[in-house]
Amino acid sequence: MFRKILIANRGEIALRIIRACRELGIRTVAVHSEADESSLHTRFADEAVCIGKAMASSSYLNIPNLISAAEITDVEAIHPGYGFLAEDAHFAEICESCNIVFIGPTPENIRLMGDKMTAKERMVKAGIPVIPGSKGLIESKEAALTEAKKIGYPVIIKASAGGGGKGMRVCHNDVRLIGAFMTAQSEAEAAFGSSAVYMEKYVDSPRHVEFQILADGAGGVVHLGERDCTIQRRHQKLIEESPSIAITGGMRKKMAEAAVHCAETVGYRGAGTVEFLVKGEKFYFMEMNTRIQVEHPVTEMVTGIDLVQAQIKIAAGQKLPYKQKDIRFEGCAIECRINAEDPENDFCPCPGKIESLYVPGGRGIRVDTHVYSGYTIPPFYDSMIAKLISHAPTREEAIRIMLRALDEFVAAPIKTTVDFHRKILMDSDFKNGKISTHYIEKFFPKNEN
Ligand code: MV4
Repeated sequence: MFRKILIANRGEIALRIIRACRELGIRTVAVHSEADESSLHTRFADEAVCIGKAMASSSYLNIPNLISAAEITDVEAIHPGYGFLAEDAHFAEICESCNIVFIGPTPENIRLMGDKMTAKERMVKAGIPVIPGSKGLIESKEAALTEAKKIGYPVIIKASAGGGGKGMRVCHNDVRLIGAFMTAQSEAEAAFGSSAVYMEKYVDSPRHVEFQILADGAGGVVHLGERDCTIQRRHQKLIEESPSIAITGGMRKKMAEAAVHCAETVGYRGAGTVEFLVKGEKFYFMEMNTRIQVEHPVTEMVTGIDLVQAQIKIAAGQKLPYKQKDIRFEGCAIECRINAEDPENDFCPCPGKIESLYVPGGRGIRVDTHVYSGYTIPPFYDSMIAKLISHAPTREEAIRIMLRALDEFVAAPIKTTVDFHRKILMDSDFKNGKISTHYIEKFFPKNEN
């Protein structure tokens, strides 16, 4: 096992990783920007190194500074968390070449799954259902028109280097197609440095269901069930839950098989998530995320497995200590992401000082957060301030516990999404599972959300 790990991240996930290390008896090195001097990850780690100015590009994304910090503190491994450099194949390679273990998948795994078109082609070869669409990239306006005719409107154009909804364009007819194609290309070029785009049949009002995978790189692959992440706004997830109420037992079995097969067929190593689009009884592979995800606690609650510890053990060369049949799923878990944003003002981020904080607790509640009374939320990073996770034998009880916890939560005087979550959890459509990716629009009939 590693003696010392550097955490190349901030916020609640940095704290989450420090906790996992403590429990495993591993020393920790935090890196922080000038803006995160007094953050909890800086204080809770055994050592802390300032790696640059507030802007992420000068600090949390600065590879030379991170590697220098790792060498000075003599760590054996780096955990990237999520976001920042977590899915940067180049960074994983640099770690390897400096004899530092990257706690995550192989650079090849990351590179393959980062190219959404190539990933999709690999899944087709493996017999995994994918959304009908263009065979390869769309290279010209003429090709766009031909493909759209073949697929049939509506179609969606996606950036191959994208994912997570960035650089997507829906199109309903020939007249709009050329414009949509060119906009998608230039947005993709600007956002990802690659104008490569592909086309799919547009699936209206789908659901998003993803499977958690653990693979040891030595043939051991298990799935830890699914998370339903359908409740999103502008591709930002708001609520995640497990199990999904959108899928039947039969679908769950087939999707789990497909997710495990996906990891096996690419020789995956580490923790990963296979995302599916679900429409009625049908499911389609969308993409695989090669990182620990924000919503991982939902899976930890229903399986009892510590995913961050599992990542570290796999990176240290350990085999999975369980087979699929050993994994038990218990009850229902729900996560609400609490953001410092104003729902009344287009979810505009509201950084500032938290003068008074009360974090809920009690039976069935877990809170992952890095904030404290007197903490100032810096304006440079994302606006999530806490994740509330409830766990109970049934979904109804998990909802009740979450509502109780939301009532207790105080982060004065900043604006948060707490009340917005309360509205969703009290909504009868949410309770009855009558939701799709367009669900949030229902709360803003006038706006474009
Ligand atoms: C789609 C789709 C409909 N049809 N692809 C959004 C995130 C990215 N991973 C892919 N996304 C979508 N892809 C086809 N062919 C609709 C979405 C989508 C969506 C998917 C899951 C959850 C929320 C969403 C919100 C808007 C669009």
